[in-house]
Amino acid sequence: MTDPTARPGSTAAHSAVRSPIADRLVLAPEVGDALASGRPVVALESTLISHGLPFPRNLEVARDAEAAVWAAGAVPATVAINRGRILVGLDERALVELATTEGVLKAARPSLAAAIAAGGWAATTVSATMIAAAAAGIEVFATGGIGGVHRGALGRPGRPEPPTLDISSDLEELARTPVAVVCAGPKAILDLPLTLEYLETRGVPVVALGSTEVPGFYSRRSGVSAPLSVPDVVAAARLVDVHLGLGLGSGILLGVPVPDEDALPFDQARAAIEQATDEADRAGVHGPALTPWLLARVAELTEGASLRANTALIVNDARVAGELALELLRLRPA
Ligand code: PSU
Ligand code: MN
Repeated sequence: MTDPTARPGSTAAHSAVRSPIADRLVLAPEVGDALASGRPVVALESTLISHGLPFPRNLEVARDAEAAVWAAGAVPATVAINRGRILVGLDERALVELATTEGVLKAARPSLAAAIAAGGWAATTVSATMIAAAAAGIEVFATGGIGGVHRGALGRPGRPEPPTLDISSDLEELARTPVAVVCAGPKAILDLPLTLEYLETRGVPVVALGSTEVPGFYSRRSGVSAPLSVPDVVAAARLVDVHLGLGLGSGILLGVPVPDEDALPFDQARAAIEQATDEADRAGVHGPALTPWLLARVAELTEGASLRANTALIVNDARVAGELALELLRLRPA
């Protein structure tokens, strides 16, 4: 029997791909065609499908995000891992499997090799999706919210808990992989000021679209000033084009506020997050399980309102990412 995790050779790799990871990539036909003919492509991640939202909402969001990218005029490429391959672009059957299978692994940069070696399904986080996107030649990627510096990473003022140093590998990936990541802000369960400091230190531009504040994920505002702001997608594309063109090696983060009609009031979001974070501390939840646990608990505490916001913001980010991918190509006439 052949080993399903064996190196597949160069069968599926797109011609412009040079990274060694390219040997592991399997591009969906529409993605390969779009990349080969210079049409816009948007990468989408899959951890929010397998670990971020409950069924059936996760499947609806996965489909709606892809539809939003198509509607903007770009080709969606949802990324996940199966049978030792990194799939760039999933068909309907794969989306359903990811949304319904128990025990799907969560693959980030540190767990990417283990996820590939395990041979089954793994969902990719922001860091792993950026790696796949860059290897495939995709410049634009949409997610809900990036991971970052967790509350309590440096300890908690006036409390005995030691520092956890829990900082998402998403931040290091943004520092080292040249992809534009469209999100609704770092996830609201995080320490936002520390996350921004980390990104600044590591040389990652953080740009808010149509706002002077960093978008607050569940809420439109966060109360924290954005390091950079642009008024619209055209201006965002100009900035992304210059950044990627400089060859600095880093990514760029674009924050888009959640649509107004589905946003959570800032105070409601904050109260639920504070309670959920305290409970997670007491229950000893940590490591890769922490983010999914907090998102699920906030959904319970807000009686589903956070799920509505999370759903709406993911689809909105996918739409904006599609528009950004189109604008970027317009800036580079063939
Ligand atoms: N955006 C969402 N829901 C999610 C995530 C993003 O709306 O669940 C995922 C992303 O894949 C991100 C991950 O990379 O959460 C961060 O996990 P951690 O904090 O363990 O690095
Ligand atoms: Mn972590």
